[in-house]
Amino acid sequence: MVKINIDGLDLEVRDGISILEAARQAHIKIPTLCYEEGLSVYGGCRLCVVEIEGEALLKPACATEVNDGMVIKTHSPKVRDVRRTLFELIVASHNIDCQLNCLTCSRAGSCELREIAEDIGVSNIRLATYDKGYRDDRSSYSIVREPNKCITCGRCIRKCEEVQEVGIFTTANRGPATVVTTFKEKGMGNVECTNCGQCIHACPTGALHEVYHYEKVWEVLHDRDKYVVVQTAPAVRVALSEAFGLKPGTIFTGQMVAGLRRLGFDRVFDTNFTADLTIMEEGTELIERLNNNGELPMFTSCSPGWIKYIEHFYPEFIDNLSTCKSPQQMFGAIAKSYYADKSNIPRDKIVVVSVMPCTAKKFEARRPEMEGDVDYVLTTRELARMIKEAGIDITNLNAEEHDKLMGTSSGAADIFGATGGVMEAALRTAYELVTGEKLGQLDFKNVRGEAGIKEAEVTLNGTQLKVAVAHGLGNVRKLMELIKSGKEYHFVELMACPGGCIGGGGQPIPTSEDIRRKRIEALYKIDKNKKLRKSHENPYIKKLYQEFLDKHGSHKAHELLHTHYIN
Ligand code: HC0
Repeated sequence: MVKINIDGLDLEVRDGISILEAARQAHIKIPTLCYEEGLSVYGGCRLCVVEIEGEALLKPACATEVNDGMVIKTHSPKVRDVRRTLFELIVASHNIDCQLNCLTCSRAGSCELREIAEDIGVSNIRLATYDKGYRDDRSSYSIVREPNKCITCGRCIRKCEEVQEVGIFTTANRGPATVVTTFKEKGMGNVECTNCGQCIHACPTGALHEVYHYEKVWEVLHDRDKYVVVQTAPAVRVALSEAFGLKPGTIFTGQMVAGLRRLGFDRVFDTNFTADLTIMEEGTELIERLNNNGELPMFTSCSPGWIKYIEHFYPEFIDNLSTCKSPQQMFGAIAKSYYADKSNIPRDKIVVVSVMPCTAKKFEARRPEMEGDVDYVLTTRELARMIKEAGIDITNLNAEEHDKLMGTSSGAADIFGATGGVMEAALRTAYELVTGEKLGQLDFKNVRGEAGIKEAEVTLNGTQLKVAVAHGLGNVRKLMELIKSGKEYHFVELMACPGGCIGGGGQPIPTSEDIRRKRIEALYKIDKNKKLRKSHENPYIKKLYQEFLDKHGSHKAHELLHTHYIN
């Protein structure tokens, strides 16, 4: 431990930590733009400069370690003055329109530049803004990049490289023309981008955002010839409330459903319903592979960022992917067949909209292998925007339930949104169907929690089933290397985003580690409080098989619910 003094406060802090960390522990806020917890320190923006007694030069708090006896001033007149000038320089290299079009920017409510301007008391930008003149990158189905809004803080580069270990971004040019770009400026849609959207969470400005579908959704909602059904992903219900100022981890299912009805959707259904369906189909597939010497381990196929990742980096394992479409796509296929027929609505009148925590789901919906199942995909953020635009006071709405037929789900489906959740849901069902016995303990704690890679073994009729779980593509790479080197598993769950879907690239900003943890806790709470906690006990899933699909893995089920990746 070392003794330091920050702004007149005597503190004892751990040796080796940065001045920034020490200040945060003492609840002193030092502005930063290029710093992000969990990423390497870059020290490029210099906004966190502080004055250290006895030193002539100001030092960046993020990149300077505390020393015994250090006396630090974080907000002295000199520091404040330098910080304002540095800030003006950063803004001058930002979008020329930023000061004029701030109100219409995608990050109008959550722009870190705006927040810092307020924190450091900037009331006037004295410098002329430099026009970089770059064109927007609209090559991706999921993400838009607006380089003129980029302040080259490098957070997206480090997030993609250090957390996801994909590394599609780099910098080009020098001086004020410096820009973050992709290999040979090919565009995000033409490089190894997985569409996970973690870069959007890292970006402090509006330089990265999702491809918007909400204007299209407004159009179909006002088209009397269309019958618009919406599905809600597991992870949205525990995050949407954050966009309306409620605490992370608030369970908001009922208000979300009520808000969607007020927006004018004809039916409000649940992706959780087809998450239960996925378990039936995926479980059947696993048992078949186990019994017939099929390709093992079998990999889950519901995270579209992971699918794109395996296509780019481990194509030799594509046959290990479950052939099941994701719950999002299964929902679209069932809504446009079973539901259309049952409710006497012409199939071509039905428009399927998804609300997803995920930017890669926009890409998934456009994949040629399953195009047409889902028409539009809104992120959690886009849904919040529509609710605000419609003037719906959602936090004061009474809770409502999803519509029947495709809206009832088990607790196993809710936990799909957390890392390990798909595995746990599958184990609950596989155990009971294979052994014919009731599970005493439904919680498979070994596959829960924050560890990047988790393993468990379950005995099914005398056979040891070895399973593993990885979340965040950096961890996925580690697990794939283990498998490549011969480590044996039967079934593996892989999710592109840290924490699973609750940490998806379409979730409210910020999505920090602490916020992810609270969303996960909320999902497990929903599961615990449900009577129906196993996918195979969902009465509407049983009805779907009886009335339409016949048995698990039937010809019809294969036609509608399974696919092969052709990339
Ligand atoms: Fe997920 Fe899903 S759980 S990928 O994480 O399987 O996005 O929430 O909707 O499709 O159900 C995301 C979340 C889903 C799908 C489900 C799966």
